[in-house]
Amino acid sequence: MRRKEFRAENCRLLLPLDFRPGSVRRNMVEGMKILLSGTASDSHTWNLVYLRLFLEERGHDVVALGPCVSPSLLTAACRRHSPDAVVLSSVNGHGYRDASAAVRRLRAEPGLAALPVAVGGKLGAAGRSGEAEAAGLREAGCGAVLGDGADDLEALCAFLAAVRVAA
Ligand code: B12
Repeated sequence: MRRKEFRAENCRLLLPLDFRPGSVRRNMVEGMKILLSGTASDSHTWNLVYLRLFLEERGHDVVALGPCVSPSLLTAACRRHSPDAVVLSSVNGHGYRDASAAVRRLRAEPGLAALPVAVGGKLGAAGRSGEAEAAGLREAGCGAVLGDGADDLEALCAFLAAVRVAA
């Protein structure tokens, strides 16, 4: 399996890059401004590091808010930065609840009702299918509800490409 290595001061992380590069390249859209954020209860950070690099390597301009972002902070950041799309990441098992609250808060804000939002990661607690929760997230206003696999990263690229085409 191909891996990409990231080094920090006291840390060495090997991340799998096992998606098919050709198909991702087909879905590349350069130059979008993307606001990347964790969810309110989630303190995990490597997911956000990975996604930032993933999106920047595809030419996007990423505004990264970091972990534990409340719905009101997310909304304020969207008003301040006017992104083309929002990418939410959650892996702690509370993603369905947290992302739903975040997106409902965004949708209630004048001017942000149509801002495209994709959410993904390990959204629910292990062992649950999450179908009903995913439907709830879509109903709340998420344009894409994704998981944590290589195919989901590819689907994120496809979603962003569709957003760019529709703009
Ligand atoms: C390191 C770690 C921690 C560290 C985090 C340190 C830090 N600064 O980040 C600490 C110890 C703090 C921690 C705490 C907790 N953790 Co933790 N943690 C992990 C662990 C071991 C690795 C996570 C990691 O860094 N992965 C590397 C990154 C790059 O991968 P990733 O996070 O999976 O992200 C990838 C995908 O998910 C996907 N993805 C993520 N977001 C998005 C978004 C989109 C749009 C798309 C398309 C894809 C995508 O793309 C990324 C790249 O492939 C995982 C287990 C594991 N092996 O995954 C558990 C894990 C995530 N933790 C878990 C849990 C339960 C917790 C705690 C609740 C434990 C507790 N009882 O306190 C707390 C939660 C704290 C909080 N408030 O959020 C569970 C979550 C279970 C679930 N979702 O079903 C896991 C899966 C462990 C397990 N098997 O039970 N954790």
